[in-house]
Formats: sequence, structure tokens, C-alpha cells
Amino acid sequence: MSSSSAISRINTLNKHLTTSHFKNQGGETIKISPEVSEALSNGRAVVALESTIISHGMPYPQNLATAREVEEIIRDNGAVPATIAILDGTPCIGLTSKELKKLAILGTRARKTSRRDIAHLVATKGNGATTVSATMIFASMAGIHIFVTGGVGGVHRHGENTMDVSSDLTELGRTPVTVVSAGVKSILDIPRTLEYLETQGVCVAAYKTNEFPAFFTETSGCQAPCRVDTPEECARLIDANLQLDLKTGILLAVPIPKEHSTSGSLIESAIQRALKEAREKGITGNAETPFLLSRVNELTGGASLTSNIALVKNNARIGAQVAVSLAQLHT
Ligand code: PSU
Ligand code: MN
Repeated sequence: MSSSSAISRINTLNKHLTTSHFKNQGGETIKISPEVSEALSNGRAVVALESTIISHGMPYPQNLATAREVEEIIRDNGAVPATIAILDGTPCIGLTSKELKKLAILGTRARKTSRRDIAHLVATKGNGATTVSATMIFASMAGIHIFVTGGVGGVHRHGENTMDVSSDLTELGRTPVTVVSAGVKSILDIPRTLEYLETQGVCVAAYKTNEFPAFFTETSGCQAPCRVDTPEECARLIDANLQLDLKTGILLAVPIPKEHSTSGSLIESAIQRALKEAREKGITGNAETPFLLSRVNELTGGASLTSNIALVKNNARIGAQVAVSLAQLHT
């Protein structure tokens, strides 16, 4: 879907609606905040944000403070933030301050929601925190092309046996949204994750580096398939992907800022220990990533959380700049 067709569709939808709801192509109601709706109608830069990072990725109250600060950074850089979640069964694009707080307090009581979970959650009117895959789906429905997060899911270590491959990767292969992340954590198998992204036809671009970053560290030992050096260059890449209607997503990997990557070796030993504990406790499936994230945070005495917050904010700044450049290409 090109940006102009998405915007004109939302314009048409808005003409018929007095509230800030729209129906997707199948007729299911989706709530879109007035601020996001207006920004899309006017062709302004909009950046989507996921909510699993709030509910399952960080503890309360740092999760709420970070979510609010990230939205602020996006605004300060000239774009409109659109945090996405499912509340009482309604997919919401753009949360009010109250809704954001509700989600942050719910924490892991909100369901971690990937593509497979969406229909059940809507049907049962539950509360869902969207992962990268589910957030991409709703961003794409609304015509939002850029989405900022911390890290994406990947092929888990020993994934060749367990087949635990995050649905984030298959979503990137089928939904034309650009995900800005700090790469993939070394709790995962990074070389296999890159192989799988190639299989899925996903364009993986590293920002101002030749190497694919490993979330807490700038390096992973893996080359990135391509490189972009400015927000404008990245906007042209996204535009080409949309204009050609390739229908696949883009993964923009932004390395953690140097001053926050120092504790990399400390984090690596914590990761090794957390992985061992996960195996001993038999933690698998979609519980594995949240377990590893919180255990690594405990084992590093909070150092990993500090790095995590710093890199998400950095991604928000760059993601907003890319979104502004993309909006300028279309004006
Ligand atoms: N990686 C992180 N932080 C996160 C996640 C992954 O460093 O918060 C979350 C994201 O929401 C991502 C999801 O989409 O975990 C992937 O989960 P799984 O590995 O179960 O597919
Ligand atoms: Mn999984």
C-alpha cells in the first residue's frame, strides 16, 4: 500500500466517521486516536510503537516513564507517536495517557500478543500488549510506515531443533513496515536470524555501520546486508520498497550509542546464565523472551535495563527523523 493511498483511505474513512474509529478492510473496528488520525490525514510523520516492551519488557514504573519519554522524543523530533495495543478487545492506534498507564500497570497480566493471538483477544475482549509482529499489522492497516522498538525477536538458540523462530521475522516478510531496532539480542542466534530474514525477503539495513548490531553491543560479528548513513537515505530506501509494492518489511538496525555499550561483557555472562536457567526450568515458547529479559536485568543489577532504555530512546530519535524525511519525500 502506498502512503498516498493509505492516507486517502483514512481521509475517506474520516469523512464518514465522527469518532476516531475506522474499520479495516474486513469491517473490524479499530480505534485510532484523534492526534494520529489527523497526522495521517495531513501526511505528517507518524511513528508506531509497540506495547509488549511496556508490559513484558520492563518493570513498572520504569516501563511507564520510558514509554512516555519515548513518545516525547518522537514529538520533539517532529513526528507523532502512535503506541499500539489491544484494550478491552479493541485494537488501539495511539493511546491516551490513561490508557498507557493502564497497560503499564497491567504488566504481564496483559497478554503478549503476536499475530496468532489477535483474533482470540479481540473475540474475548481482552487486553493485549502487541509484539513487533502484531504492532506491524495494525501500523500497516493505518498506513503508518515506520515503527520504533528496542529489539526484535529472532531465531532462538537451538532453534534448528525447537523451531522457536519469532513471528516477528515472518511478519517482516509479509508486511511493508520499517522496524527500527538495535538489532537482535545475543540471547538469540544472530547468524540464523539473518539467514531467516534473507529467506523471508526482508531488507536489513544497518545505520552508519557495516555490522549488524547485537542490541547491548554495537557488534555481532555479522555483516549487515546493506548500510544507510542518513535519515534521508533511509527514507529513500523505504520509499523504493513502498513504490515497488514489494510487500515486505525493512529492518533498520541502529547500534546502541557507544557510551551505553560498555557493559557488553557483563551482559553476555548474564545471558549465558539466564539461558542455562531457562533450559533447567523448562521455559519455552513465548514465555522465553520475557523470562530472559527480566533475568538478565536481575543478574546485571539493572545495568541491562539502563542500556535498554538508552537504546530505545536513541531509536526513537532516529526513527522520528526517518519518518519526517519520508513525509517530506511525499510533499
Ligand atoms: N526483544 C527485546 N525486547 C522485547 C522483545 C524482544 O529485546 O521487549 C519483545 C518484542 O515485543 C518482540 C517480542 O516482538 O518480545 C518477541 O517475542 P518472541 O521471541 O516470543 O517472538
Ligand atoms: Mn517464540
